Amino acid sequence: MKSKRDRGIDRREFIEISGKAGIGIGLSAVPLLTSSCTEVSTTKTVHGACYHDCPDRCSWKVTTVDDEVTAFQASEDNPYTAGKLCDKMVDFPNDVTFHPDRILTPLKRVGDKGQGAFEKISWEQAIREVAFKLQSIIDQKGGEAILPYSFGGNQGMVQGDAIPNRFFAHIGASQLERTICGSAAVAGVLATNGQTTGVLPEDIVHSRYIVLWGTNPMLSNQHLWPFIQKAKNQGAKIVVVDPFKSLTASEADWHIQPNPGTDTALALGLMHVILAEGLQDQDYIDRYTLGVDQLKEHVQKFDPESVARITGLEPETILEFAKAYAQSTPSLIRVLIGMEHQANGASAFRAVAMLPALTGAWRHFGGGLMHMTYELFGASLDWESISLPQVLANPQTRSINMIELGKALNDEALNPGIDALFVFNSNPAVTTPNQSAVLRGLQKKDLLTVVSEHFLTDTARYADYIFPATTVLENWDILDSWGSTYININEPAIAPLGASKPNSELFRLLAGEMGFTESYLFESDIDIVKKTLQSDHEYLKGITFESLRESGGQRLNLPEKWMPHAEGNFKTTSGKCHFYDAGIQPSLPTYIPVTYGKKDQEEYPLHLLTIKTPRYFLNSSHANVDHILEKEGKPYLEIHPSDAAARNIADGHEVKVFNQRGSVYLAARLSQKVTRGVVCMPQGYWLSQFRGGSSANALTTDLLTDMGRGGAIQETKVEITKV
Ligand SMILES: Nc1nc2c(c(=O)[nH]1)N[C@H]1C(S)=C(S)[C@@H](COP(=O)(O)OP(=O)(O)OC[C@H]3O[C@@H](n4cnc5c(=O)[nH]c(N)nc54)[C@H](O)[C@@H]3O)O[C@H]1N2
Ligand SMILES: Nc1nc2c(c(=O)[nH]1)N[C@H]1C(S)=C(S)[C@@H](COP(=O)(O)OP(=O)(O)OC[C@H]3O[C@@H](n4cnc5c(=O)[nH]c(N)nc54)[C@H](O)[C@@H]3O)O[C@H]1N2
Ligand code: SF4
Ligand SMILES: [Mo]
Repeated sequence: MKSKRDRGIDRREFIEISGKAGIGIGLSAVPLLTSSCTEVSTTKTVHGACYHDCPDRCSWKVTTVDDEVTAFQASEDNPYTAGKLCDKMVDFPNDVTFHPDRILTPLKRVGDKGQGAFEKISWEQAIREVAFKLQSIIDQKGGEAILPYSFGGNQGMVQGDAIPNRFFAHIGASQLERTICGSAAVAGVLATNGQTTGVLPEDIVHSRYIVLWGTNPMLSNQHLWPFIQKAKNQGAKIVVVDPFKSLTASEADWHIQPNPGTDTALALGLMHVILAEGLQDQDYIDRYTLGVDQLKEHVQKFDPESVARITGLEPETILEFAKAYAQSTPSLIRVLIGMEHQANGASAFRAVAMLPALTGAWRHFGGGLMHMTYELFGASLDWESISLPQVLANPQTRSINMIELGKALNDEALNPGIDALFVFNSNPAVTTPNQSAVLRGLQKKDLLTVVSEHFLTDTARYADYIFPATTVLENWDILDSWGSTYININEPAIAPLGASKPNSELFRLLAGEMGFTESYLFESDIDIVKKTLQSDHEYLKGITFESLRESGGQRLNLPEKWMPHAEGNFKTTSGKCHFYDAGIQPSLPTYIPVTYGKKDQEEYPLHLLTIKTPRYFLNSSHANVDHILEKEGKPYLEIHPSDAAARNIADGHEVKVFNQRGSVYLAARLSQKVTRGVVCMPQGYWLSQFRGGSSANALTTDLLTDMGRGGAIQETKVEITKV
């Protein structure tokens, strides 16, 4: 690739100019005469898709002229993307692929861990040294002394799962419980319904009462928002349940603002009112549910007054909410992730998921629960082609929970201890709770840390070796979705920049260097993509490698009117919706608050939310890009004026937020977006961007959720002082 200097034109400027000029978009490579008529250029457009951990999974097209990107555009062909990428991604080629800070050669640490001093080395040297070190650890301690650490940085099935999963399974590495996002939510909904796929995103337009429960689609699920707006224009009422006045809550007809982590009680309270007022659909209950008698008894104690004491809401609010929900048709509850990061998070999902069965909302098109869509892909794609679970699964290999990374790295009793940490598609120094413990672990002299990355993240700074990863514009992939019904392949638009290589190639090279010969370790990306699509499943009818290459994202071939539980058909053991399940402990969703001793309550009285309020970041991704940081502005701690006054804090004051795990310095913003006793700061900023060098997760707990072994990240208590 030519550099900016070679070209004498700023690349962003160039893309903008050529994008506006509307360079021809065709799928095949088209030879094009340039203005001088002396050279022949090749214009090419390929389809790709957003790799981010985002429910929308947008489709895009990339046009290149002679391997130079000239246009990066949202796909019009995928109606869910609808020709619009979000603010985070519109300038992706400049912000990530061609960003001047991008790592383009392997690096080896020369300074102290965390200092960020590295020398450039060749791939040959890097692969040779890392392979040798991994093999020595395996020989001395066994594969379990190696811990892979990856998450949503790249959700492509090839670059996120296939070859990396095969490699680590093959060497017998510790398994990572990848539960930081979705596990608690899914565990809760599965306990009730046995499946998470309920109402499909587009069908929300048919709803007349939409409850956005602990989710912020205007920011986190932006392509769902137009459908919600359409429903609103057709008369739907929009209710948001959120302890924080999010962007979405500000636009809602009604914002219900309970105390954080009390949703289980709120949902049980709604069920109390619905049953007490006779608003249930008895026929639906009799036919398709299990355990209503136990539920009736269980919700006795969740009368509006008791629930009001727990949630901080008025009893009338609970009464009114229950009645309005139960008496509207079709009524829909949209849940996603937000509510799960509480100690009681899974129970909250389990309880909320019961409401549509109690009222029979599932009978009506556009009514029920909307959660995830990934099961549709799980059912239809050839998953065995990805991670080869049948060949490689070894339940004997120990698992380490990703939320407890800090604990695991520092655990002297762990046998074998973790000698090597291999990070890719994740930035745990910023995104994993209990940051101080994570950093303490990363600082250990005897830990080998290998990171594959685009940038020198806060995690990569601690690496012994850094491998330069390609971006999505430079590699093949296939992408399912957890929030939409479209499947995409991602075709590389340009050759890898510098010496960057896809994750898959990194692990193929390591496998080769370590002397492995099993063919599954060396399968090519494109072969994996093709094999994954080889399925006779009806959802994939008309969807092939060729058709995806031609048209970009395609909708799964789903029945026209998707109403999964209109007549029961729950995927539980009984086939019914489980209000009660003797096989699960507790057998009914139960509100069990975390109890703190008197001293802790006095020392750390405020409940801290560290949530995704930044519009321009995706978790910690993009938070290193100057113009994005400028747009996003300084991070603030939102604090209720009465809590601020009690601490002599005025708007704009620098404050220290602290607890037993760490402290973070930032400016206070007096705000009615939080209720008394709750404070909120954004998640995503890098710790190197804060005075004191620690960010939101320095304060958060690594406590696990009630089910699903997710992270109760938001069960965090703090105190605040002016500095
Ligand atoms: N701009 C942007 N978009 C993103 C992301 C991003 O970082 N930035 N991240 C992506 C990822 S990884 C994910 S998982 C999704 C998540 O998308 P969502 O499911 O929408 O989740 P969050 O944005 O984490 O949280 C949504 C809301 O839940 C609220 N909440 C917190 N605790 C509670 C509680 O106890 N009860 C209730 N009722 N609500 C609570 C928060 O205040 C927040 O406003 O967004 C994706 N989209
Ligand atoms: N306090 C608090 N903590 C949270 C949350 C919260 O709401 N509050 N949310 C949690 C949630 S829901 C999630 S999903 C997690 C997300 O946590 P992470 O999965 O760690 O997400 P990111 O911060 O986006 O980091 C992804 C990294 O992968 C890199 N990357 C992207 N593509 C590639 C590739 O192809 N190859 C390689 N090698 N690297 C690549 C990016 O450059 C980036 O640095 O954070 C969790 N942590
Ligand atoms: S981050 Fe989400 S909304 Fe933005 S382009 Fe990617 S998939 Fe679309
Ligand atoms: Mo997430």
